[in-house]
Parts: sequence; structure tokens; C-alpha cells
Amino acid sequence: MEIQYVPTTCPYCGCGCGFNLVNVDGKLVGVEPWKRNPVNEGKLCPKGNFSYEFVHREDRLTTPLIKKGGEFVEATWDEALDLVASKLTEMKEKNPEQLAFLSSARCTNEDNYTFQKFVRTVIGTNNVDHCARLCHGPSVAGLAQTFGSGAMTNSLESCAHSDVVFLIGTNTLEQHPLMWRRALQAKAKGAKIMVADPRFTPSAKQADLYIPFKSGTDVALLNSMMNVIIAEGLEDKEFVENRTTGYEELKEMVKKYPPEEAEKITGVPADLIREAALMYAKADNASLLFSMGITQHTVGTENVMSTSNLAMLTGNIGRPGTGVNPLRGQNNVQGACDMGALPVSFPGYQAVANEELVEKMTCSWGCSDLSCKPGLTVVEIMHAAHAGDIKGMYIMGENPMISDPDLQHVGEALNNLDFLVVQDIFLTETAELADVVLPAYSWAEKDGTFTSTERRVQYIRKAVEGPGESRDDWAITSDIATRMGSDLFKFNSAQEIFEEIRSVTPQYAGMNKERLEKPEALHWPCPDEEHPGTPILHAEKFSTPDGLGVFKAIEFKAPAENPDEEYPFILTTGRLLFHWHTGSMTRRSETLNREVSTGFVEINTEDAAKLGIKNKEMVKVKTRRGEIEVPAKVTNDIIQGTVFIPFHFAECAANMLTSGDALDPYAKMPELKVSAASIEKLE
Ligand SMILES: Nc1nc2c(c(=O)[nH]1)N[C@H]1C(S)=C(S)[C@@H](COP(=O)(O)OP(=O)(O)OC[C@H]3O[C@@H](n4cnc5c(=O)[nH]c(N)nc54)[C@H](O)[C@@H]3O)O[C@H]1N2
Ligand SMILES: Nc1nc2c(c(=O)[nH]1)N[C@H]1C(S)=C(S)[C@@H](COP(=O)(O)OP(=O)(O)OC[C@H]3O[C@@H](n4cnc5c(=O)[nH]c(N)nc54)[C@H](O)[C@@H]3O)O[C@H]1N2
Ligand code: SF4
Ligand SMILES: [Mo]
Repeated sequence: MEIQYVPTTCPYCGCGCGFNLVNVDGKLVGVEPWKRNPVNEGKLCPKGNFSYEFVHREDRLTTPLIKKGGEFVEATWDEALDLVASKLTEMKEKNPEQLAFLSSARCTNEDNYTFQKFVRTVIGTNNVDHCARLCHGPSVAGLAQTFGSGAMTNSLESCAHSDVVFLIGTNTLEQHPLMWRRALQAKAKGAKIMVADPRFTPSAKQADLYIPFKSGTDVALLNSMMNVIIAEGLEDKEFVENRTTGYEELKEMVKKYPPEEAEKITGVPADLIREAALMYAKADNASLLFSMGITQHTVGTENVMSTSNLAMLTGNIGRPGTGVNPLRGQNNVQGACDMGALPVSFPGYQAVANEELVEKMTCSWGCSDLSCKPGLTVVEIMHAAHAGDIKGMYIMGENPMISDPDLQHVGEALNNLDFLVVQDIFLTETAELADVVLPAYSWAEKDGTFTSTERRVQYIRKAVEGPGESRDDWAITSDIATRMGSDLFKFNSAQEIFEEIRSVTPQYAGMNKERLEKPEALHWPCPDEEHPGTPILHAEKFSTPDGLGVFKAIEFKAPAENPDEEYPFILTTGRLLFHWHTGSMTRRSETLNREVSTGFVEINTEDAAKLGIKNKEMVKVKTRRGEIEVPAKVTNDIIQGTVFIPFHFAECAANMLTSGDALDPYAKMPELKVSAASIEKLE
């Protein structure tokens, strides 16, 4: 018997925990702790623990598939890649702007780098985006405006040094469990945890102060907390004076939000707003954590800027135990953004609209004619496909047929394409609609790097062979590029690609193999090989041109869709501990799927009683986009007037109900956290 322990990084959330995959005679049989890994010190959540289970599933994609007469037929790599290369060549020659590309936060930096380089240098468009658009796009856009850099300011470990941990719109216990461990470490030392969420989540249940409030009213709540802080003279005058601009406008604006006024908007009793404000402001070190409850709104970017206002007002930036911390979701969503899988930037957030940077990248890549026209975003791409303006699409490692808003519209858009390529590890709901399906290695079969939410760049290591003829994502994309006549994709390994990445990405320049091999790896920015990396941002100055943080005076705006007589409830959507997004992996993991095997709608006990709905009874939930049938979960853990559906389950897909019409003007985020809905008992 041959046993191998292969240290790697978890494929699920952005915490970036490390563990050993255990390979016995060529098969993965489990995971073992990697105690020296500083992120999680040997601890794991259930998804990490059972992450190996989907790898050897019999329904993994093992060979390329080509659709002929409506049916998939197995094909050789040569047939499939020649078909993709010739179709994409034909379409790009007509008009490269009619093609769109979805990259993947599940894939490595090397996969994403190769993908966007292909789109830019071979196709000649910037129509490349990925799920960050539906996730922390507003964090990137918002924090760039207030702090000059759109990433988490502090490390995970930093949170353990807080006196107050304020969670707003993050159910950290279920969604970032090993970050939650840091919050608990702080609590064990006497810190207070505050949670603002419309649901009494498992995180809220362990909080010292729970602030239940109405979805979509975050700005009013935060403004009101600032109103109290200024009225009580608890602002950090020195920090405001020396490190920020725009304070006077902010001060004037928040005067309009005394707690009694904010109570009318948010539903939070005025005294509770006061208590929350004082608790946060009086802490020596307060860290603020947020996630999708803040970003998934048409005012997502403004919500994010409001969180920065609160932190700057109280001087909670630049030290351990402080910071504004958007908890990035996917294992490598930070990296996919860093690598330029975004329609507005080359690797390292270098703008495609900046002529100097276009010239620099043209030189670095040795190509010609890079487009400086920003491309379309995820939801815009679907709208354009629906309208017939996008005619071809290549999707690597995303499943928009479950994860994008308004699935009926997405289905129509994808069916409207002349050509769709999907590269995945399973035949997902999206892959079913493809003309060509390309089988990729999963994370356990790959070498490369992931960048976690704390900007830590870590190795993943090949622990087992991929099934059948599956291949590395970067190798598939490179092969297509080469077949289309490019000679810029002669990569032989992930390591070779990383060397190119660091040569064009300033934040990664100082990272080499020897340094990344260490368990602690490196946090970007790491501009040269002597630089130690940067776990905490903005310690001395912000990343804005003048080094000052920018207060933004932001007024409350109501969500795009509000309850009315026909649709009297607010529907909000989100996640569960045991499942991951579209379920492609966790629903194929026996242990995880056993825990929760289908969806439900959470409804408050009193609302349910009025509608005559009993626990576990089937109900119909309806919005202006569509309807689903789903079992009810009657509970006091959600405020009245709001219902919640996890979006993991195809058979009762929350995104049949959500809308992609109204978007955040800065980040193009749809309002996934607020729709007007009706709910009725099924006869
Ligand atoms: N188990 C598991 N973990 C995951 C994921 C997963 O699918 N499963 N996905 C990962 C990804 S990609 C992401 S982005 C993160 C997301 O992590 P989270 O953002 O923590 O997860 P969500 O469930 O989407 O939403 C968080 C909370 O926002 C609350 N909320 C709803 N509306 C509002 C509002 O208007 N304001 C505020 N303040 N709160 C509101 C919801 O009740 C919910 O408790 O999780 C990551 N981790
Ligand atoms: N209603 C509602 N909708 C939401 C959200 C919400 O809160 N509410 N959240 C949004 C957010 S924050 C996010 S991040 C998105 C997530 O949306 P998606 O990214 O579409 O969701 P995933 O299920 O993670 O899809 C990843 C796909 O990659 C495949 N895959 C995994 N590993 C690999 C690999 O190594 N190579 C390749 N080629 N493929 C691989 C998986 O099989 C899966 O099909 O959903 C968004 N949609
Ligand atoms: S907390 Fe996140 S990274 Fe850590 S084991 Fe769980 S899913 Fe994986
Ligand atoms: Mo996400």
C-alpha cells in the first residue's frame, strides 16, 4: 500500500485553509490536518473535511463532448479543440465584441491569467468577467474610492486582537468558518461580537449584540450609528484630521439620520442603534467584517463606502484588530480579480482604458492591438446574449444556469447563442446547453496558486491524477490559443505561468517559489524579493493618490423593488454551511448532501400562521420573474415580512425569482438580496 500526504489549499471558501490530501494507491481517501498552516492551524470546517469526496465521482467529465443533433457525442481533444478554435476564429474575424468569456474564481491564478490573456491577445476584446461581479464587485469599487485599494484591509488572524467585532451582512460562522474561529478567539479574550442581519443566523446567536433589521437598509443603519458617534463626541478626531478628507460633508449628511428617523427605515429600535454605535465606537480596536448582505444590492458600492466611513470615523484602520474586511467568497476570487479576469483591468488592476498601461502590456506580452475599450460585465453579457448582440461564449468553471439572477432570462440568453463552450469538471446545468464541453482537472489534480481573502497567495498541489482525458484548465485554453495561431501560450507548467504573472503584476512581483513554499506563504502587495509581504494595509497612509482616506457622504436609497400588495414580502437569498453555490460539488459529496438534501424557504412564525402555512409544508413563492415550489421552514430566526431561500438547489432555484434588471451603477451588481415576493400555501 502506498500512502501520500499532499499539502494543499481548500477548494471552497476564501479563508484559504491548508490541509493534507491523503492518497492511498492512487485514490483520495481523506484529509489530514496540516497543523503548521498559520491560516487554520489544523482546524477545518465540514466542507474542507469532505472536500475530497466529489473528486472521484463517477459522473466527472472524462472526455470532450460535442453536441450533434441535440445529443452529446464523445470526441477526441483534436476534434473538440479544432472545432472551438475554428468557430472562435470565424466569429472573432466578424466582430470580437460579439464574443464573451466567463473566467472562474474556482480555478487557479495560472488558469485565470491564461484565460484573460487569451481573451485579450487572441480574441481582441475585454469581454471577460467572472462571478466576482455577483459577489465583491462593490467591495472592489467602493473601497477603491474610499481607501484607494479594493481588498480586505487586515488578515484573518488580526481579528483575534479586536475588542469589538462588528459583522454586518456576513453569516461568518456558516460561510467563513475559520474566520469565525478568529472572532471567537477575540471573544474568549473579552471582545464583544455585534451582528446586524435580518436573520437570527448561527453567527447572530453567538453575538453579544444582535441588530435585526430590514434587508436593504444598511446605509440608514450605518449613517445613524455615525450620527450617534458624532453627537457623543466619540469620533477619532486625530485620525479624521490627519488621515482623511471629506469629513464636513459626512458630518452634515449624517445629521439627517438620528436613531428615531433611522428606526422608521430600518425597523431597528432607536435605543438599539445607540447601543450598537457606542459599543463599536468605544472599542480600542474594532474590526468590521462584511460580505454579501452589504454588496448584493443596487446600492452595494454605497453600502461598502458607508462601512469605510464608519471605520475611518472611529480610526479603526491600519492596526491589528481593526479594519474593513470584505470576506471574499470563493477560494480564488481574490486571485481571479488580481489576474485581470475583469472587463476593466489587466493583471494587477491596471486599467485597460489607460493608454500607457495598454502600451506596457502590449510590450510585456509581445502582442499587437490590445483593446482599450472596457468590456461587458456578467449580467450585461447575459442581457447582450439575450438581445443577440453576443453570439458566442466560452465559460470556464461557472454555472450561471443556477447562479445568475433571473434564470428564465439566462436560459433564453444561452439558448440564443450561436456557439457555447463550457469547460467544467461536471456536466452542469450550464454545460447541458453547450455546443462543446471540455473536461478539466479539479483542484486536487492541479498545481498552481490560489489567493485567499486575506491576499495570501498559496500553493495547491497535485495530489492525484485527473479522470480519463481531463486536463489542466490553463493547458486547454493555451491549446485553443495556439490553434488560433498565437505563439504566446507555450506554457509547460503552472510554475512557468506564475513566473510570467509576477513579471506583469506589480503586487506579485516579489513572490518566488522558494518564498511561496513556506506554510505562511505571502500576502500581496509584495513588490520585490526583499519585501516581506503586507498582512495589514493602510497602516501609515491609504492607497489613494494623496494618501488620505476619503469620506463619502451617502444618503439612504430604497432597493429597486419594494413589497406591495401583490408581492408583500422581501425575499432575500444566500447560503448554508454544508453547501456550495450551485451544488455541483457539495451535492455530489455524500456526507455534505446527507446534512441538507434540498432547499426551503424560511418564513417567520407569525407570517406563516397568518397564511396558514405549517413547517415543512410545500408553498409557492412567486416574484415578477417566476415562481418555485419549495418546503417552508417556519422559524423565529427571521424577521417578519422577510423570507429567505438558499440558492444551492436546482429543483427550487432561488434565482428563478431574482432580478437582473436593476444594477448597481458602479459595480453592475444585481439586487440578489432584495426582491418583492408573494408566498402561498399549495392546495
Ligand atoms: N458554506 C458556504 N460557504 C460559503 C459559500 C457557500 O456557497 N457555502 N460561498 C462563498 C461565497 S462566494 C461568498 S460571496 C460568501 C458569502 O458569505 P455571506 O455573505 O456570509 O453569505 P450569504 O448567505 O450570501 O449572506 C450573508 C447574510 O446576509 C444577510 N442579509 C440579507 N439581506 C441583507 C441586507 O440587506 N443587509 C445585511 N446587512 N445583511 C443581509 C443574510 O440574512 C445572510 O445571513 O460565502 C462564501 N462561503
Ligand atoms: N440568488 C443568489 N445568487 C447568487 C448569490 C446569492 O447570494 N444569491 N451569490 C453569488 C455569488 S457571491 C457567487 S460567488 C456566485 C457563484 O456562482 P458560480 O461561480 O457559478 O458557482 P459555483 O457553483 O461555485 O460554480 C463553479 C463551477 O465551476 C466548476 N468547477 C469547480 N472546480 C473547477 C475547476 O478546477 N475547473 C473548472 N473548469 N471548473 C471547475 C464547478 O463544477 C461549477 O460548475 O453565485 C452568485 N449568485
Ligand atoms: S473555512 Fe473555508 S477554506 Fe476553511 S475548510 Fe472551510 S470551506 Fe475550506
Ligand atoms: Mo461569492
